Amino acid sequence: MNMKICFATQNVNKVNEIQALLGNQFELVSLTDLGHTEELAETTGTFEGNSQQKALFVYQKYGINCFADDSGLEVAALNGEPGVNSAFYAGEAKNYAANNALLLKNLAGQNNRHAQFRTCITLVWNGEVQQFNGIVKGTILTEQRGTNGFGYDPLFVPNGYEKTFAEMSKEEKNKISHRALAVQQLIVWLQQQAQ
Ligand code: ITT
Repeated sequence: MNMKICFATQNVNKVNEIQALLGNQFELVSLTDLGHTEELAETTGTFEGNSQQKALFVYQKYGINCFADDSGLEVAALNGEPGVNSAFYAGEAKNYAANNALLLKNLAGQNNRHAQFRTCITLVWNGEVQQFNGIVKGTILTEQRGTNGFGYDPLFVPNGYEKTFAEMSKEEKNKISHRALAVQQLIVWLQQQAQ
């Protein structure tokens, strides 16, 4: 029989993407499937804390094994900002153009362009907490390049590549991204439980 597990996100694309990777031993259940429509609180100030806060909330409220993620961009010369504030760096949530403009402004004249994208996934499995981290290191350009992807992708060139994330196809980015690296670890862990 399929094992049901909730992915605590409102983002249907993320659910579909991970369901395809997991295969049919697991049946992913979304927040919508559980009848949950409110935004989950993310108030801890860290990726680890926020993903755990979301996963534990759903586990405790609905009694279903659950995982949640939190991601963002950490820029060395800005002491790790925008970090957990990545989605609403310039104010309004997910205004990608404004966020990119503010990032460029805050890095103007800065030679240190090192940055990393990071994802933390927290899984609550039968009440026990497991965490999986994915990191991709790179540099921030001085102007945007490319139109694929979302968020800070047009400004981020991963180490060892010439293209920005926004110049890569979805398939290329999904092989090396922070989210992909964390998801791969989650999948290995879950598939071990199913054996
Ligand atoms: P949720 O509904 O799942 O929370 P989200 O868009 O807020 O979706 P994340 O929490 O994964 O997604 O990421 C927070 C922000 O970090 C996101 O809005 C972007 O600004 C940035 N970010 C995360 N992953 C990124 C990526 O792969 N490429 C570009 N920007 C990214």
